[in-house]
Amino acid sequence: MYERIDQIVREAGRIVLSAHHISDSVKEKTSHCDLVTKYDTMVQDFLYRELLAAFPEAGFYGEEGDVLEIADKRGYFIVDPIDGTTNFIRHARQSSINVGYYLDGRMEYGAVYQPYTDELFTAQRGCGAYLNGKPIRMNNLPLSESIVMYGSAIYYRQTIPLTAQLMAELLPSVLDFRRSGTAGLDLCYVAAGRADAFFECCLRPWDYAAASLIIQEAGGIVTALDGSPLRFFDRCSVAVGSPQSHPELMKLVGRVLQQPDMKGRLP
Ligand code: 2AM
Ligand code: CA
Repeated sequence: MYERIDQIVREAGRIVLSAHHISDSVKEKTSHCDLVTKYDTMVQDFLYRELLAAFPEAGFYGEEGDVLEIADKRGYFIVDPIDGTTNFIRHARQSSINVGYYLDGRMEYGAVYQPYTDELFTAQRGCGAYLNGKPIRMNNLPLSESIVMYGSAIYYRQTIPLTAQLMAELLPSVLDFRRSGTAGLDLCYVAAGRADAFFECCLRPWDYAAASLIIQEAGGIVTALDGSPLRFFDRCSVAVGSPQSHPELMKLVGRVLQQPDMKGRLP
């Protein structure tokens, strides 16, 4: 039943690959570091049409134009048509199409597609996580042996001192950091064992909804940075680790969040 979602995100990837003169259509959204192109809108329009044709009962919650059609729906899609828009504009070939299906209060299906490498990460609740149909599993390493991916939440400026403080306190305790600019792919890379943990102080549901299920189905733990469950209606911080590293990460983050200047900075 969910195979149709996989086909649709792969088809959407063709729009991303065919993009040209991208910089001609760049517009600022909330600020100079929050950008959109005509391709973001084109991909979302395509996903809206195809997903709702395949699942007529479903609602839709998408980044572009803040399309929010979820009233009275048991299930709805949470969609980022192009995650990593700044990478897309710079031709960095590190962006994804994120489609999550939220059903009866929790994530039921997630698909994250990297069109430039033709990598499709998927998970259905209770059925494991997959990369192009092959099972993937997270590494279960302690924090000291973990490669930690992170995002800087630059568009949500109250978190900047907290991000800086977390980096300063974490770096001596981990193997190393990585920063790619595409939260959905970061989470999938952790799920696939290419890295081991992740944090960002503020994201929006379409950045992490699909990939959060992929993490869980790959054996990982995902919460907000204060340890509370992720929110799928509102902005939220994100912390990912293995059964070994997530409690260690929570302990370290908890200490930072107690510092006087760090209070009240999370969304
Ligand atoms: P985007 O490219 O779809 O906007 C990088 O730190 C991550 O943050 C990317 O996944 C990026 O997604 C996301 N991001 C960019 N602007 C954002 C905003 N205003 N709010 C939340 N997330 C944002
Ligand atoms: Ca986006």
